[in-house]
Amino acid sequence: MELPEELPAIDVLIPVLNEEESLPLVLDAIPKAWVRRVVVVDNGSEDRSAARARERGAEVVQELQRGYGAACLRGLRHLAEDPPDVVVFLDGDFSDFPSELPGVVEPILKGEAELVIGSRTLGAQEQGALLVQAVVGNKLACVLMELMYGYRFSDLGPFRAITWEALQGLRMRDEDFGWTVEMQIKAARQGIGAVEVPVSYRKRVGVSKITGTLKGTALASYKILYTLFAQYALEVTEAGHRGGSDA
Ligand SMILES: Nc1nc2c(ncn2[C@@H]2O[C@H](COP(=O)(O)OP(=O)(O)O)[C@@H](O)[C@H]2O)c(=O)[nH]1
Ligand SMILES: [Mg+2]
Repeated sequence: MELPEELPAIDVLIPVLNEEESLPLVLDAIPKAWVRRVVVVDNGSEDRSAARARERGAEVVQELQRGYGAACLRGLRHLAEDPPDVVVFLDGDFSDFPSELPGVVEPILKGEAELVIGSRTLGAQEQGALLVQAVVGNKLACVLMELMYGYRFSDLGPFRAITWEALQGLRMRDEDFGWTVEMQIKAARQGIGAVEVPVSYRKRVGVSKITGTLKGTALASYKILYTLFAQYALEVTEAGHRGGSDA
């Protein structure tokens, strides 16, 4: 997509835990003309992630409570002081291709969607970039989402865009690994227009903290399944109440 003449305010949010090697590569690859500001949420890194982000002109906010969702929530509170029109979430590990940002925001700019998920299963993946446990976990979560909510996604990818307005309506709560699935479930439950676009994916720079570790995989799998079932229980209860008041 060509850079439009009138561009809404697009802010990028990057939750980061010890990514001093990869983060500069991510920041340098963001197409600057498309983006109003870049906010890095440093989740208590013990390396030079924060300093490296500042050197590159990113705004750095600190969140000491560990967790991907906690970092995202902190970043959103920071953005709320001067909200953008669109928020793009991006990981700090250089697995995603930040240069693909225009494709990720395009459906929103065209008024075709409020939420865009960058799908790694639809895009070109470097061999071994998505670990087996990530592939299986994503597949299972997507099958369950379709069964429970009738919404078909092919991935829980971290590279995604959402309008500020839709995001406020989702009232995001998850403080760790349930963050991505929570956003998709709530979008489905609220009937928010969501689409997927293919994104490329490569092996990360540096060490994996989630699917590359046994503990990370176990915690993420548990939390994603828990979120799916807890939201479904809410859905069923609320449907019951609606049914009851109709009668
Ligand atoms: N803020 C925050 N970010 C985290 C945490 N754990 C991982 N991340 C970030 O989340 C992204 C994905 O984690 P990663 O280690 O690549 O997991 P993987 O993609 O499953 O290998 C990276 O940008 C990490 O820096 C955490 O506890 N807090
Ligand atoms: Mg990763």
